[in-house]
Amino acid sequence: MARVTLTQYLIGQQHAGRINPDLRLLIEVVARAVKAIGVNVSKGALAGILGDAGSDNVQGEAQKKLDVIANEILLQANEWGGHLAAMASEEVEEVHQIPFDYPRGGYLLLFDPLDGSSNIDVNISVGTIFSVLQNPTDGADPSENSFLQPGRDQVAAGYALYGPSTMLVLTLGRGVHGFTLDREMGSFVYTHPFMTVPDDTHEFAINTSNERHWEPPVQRYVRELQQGKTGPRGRDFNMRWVASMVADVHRILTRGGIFMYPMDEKCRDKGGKLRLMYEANPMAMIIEQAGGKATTGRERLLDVQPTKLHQRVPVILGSANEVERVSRYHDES
Ligand code: P6P
Repeated sequence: MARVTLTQYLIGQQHAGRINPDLRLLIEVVARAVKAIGVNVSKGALAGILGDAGSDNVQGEAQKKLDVIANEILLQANEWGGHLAAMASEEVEEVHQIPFDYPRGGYLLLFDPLDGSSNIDVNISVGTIFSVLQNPTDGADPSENSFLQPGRDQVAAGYALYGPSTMLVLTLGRGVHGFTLDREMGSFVYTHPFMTVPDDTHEFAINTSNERHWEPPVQRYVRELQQGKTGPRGRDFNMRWVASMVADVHRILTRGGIFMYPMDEKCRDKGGKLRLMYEANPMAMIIEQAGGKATTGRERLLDVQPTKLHQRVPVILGSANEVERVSRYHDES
């Protein structure tokens, strides 16, 4: 089969009238930025960029040097192109305005520049997650409120996975499509058309060290999985937990599964562990576009009305039949 690159794919989508030139440019710029991030990530200890940056992010978490590098790469790559009205990053408290001497466009870009960065120093896969919204306000600088749109309003979403191979997984609202980086050519090749999540699975992903802090419906659900053949599910299950959301979600997108970072007593006062705007929402759009489901346990994730840019939310997503079961257990409790 002739190799189709990301650029050819995007031009095809534009010629089909599905995306406009600004959105095509946005995706291409993000793709170039994640290639640069991947180059830095793959240097590891050789470049003296492992370890802590000596600063904290807006979440009060110690930043890794690569968190800061990845954030700078994405901000600088996207400032000059004229496709964005503003940006928001997990690593930056405030909305990042486009410098006055650059043109502005109609899109808002949100991202977690390096998700799972605590895995960097132990050489485990990490990723970049991004989300694209329409700027609702013309003219004036977009405010935080401009970004506070429910996930169902996303125009596009995607992630880069810096794994054994570097992949870019993308949805423009018509299915989920995967691209693999050809490092020799430096281009993303269209390798995974229309990725879909199987409705059923035998694999679950959750940090079980938090079991005593979970709410009863999640405790019930996971206990039944652990009971396997001897319990009400009547079959055995397997567990995976990479502690890099991008890696866990990519596995689920590829072979099914359910990913859970539910509400627990430890993170209740923060509203959850994972961030809504640039982790949960883009992953929820991808999973739903691939035929899966994504919920807080009580509400469809893409329907959550944001109130703060960096707010956190419980996340349960993946194979539709398993996510529906967890939601049912919440309804019954
Ligand atoms: P824990 C990484 O820090 C992250 O935000 C997600 O990528 C990952 O799924 C989760 O947190 C891991 O959390 O509590 O298991 O370290």
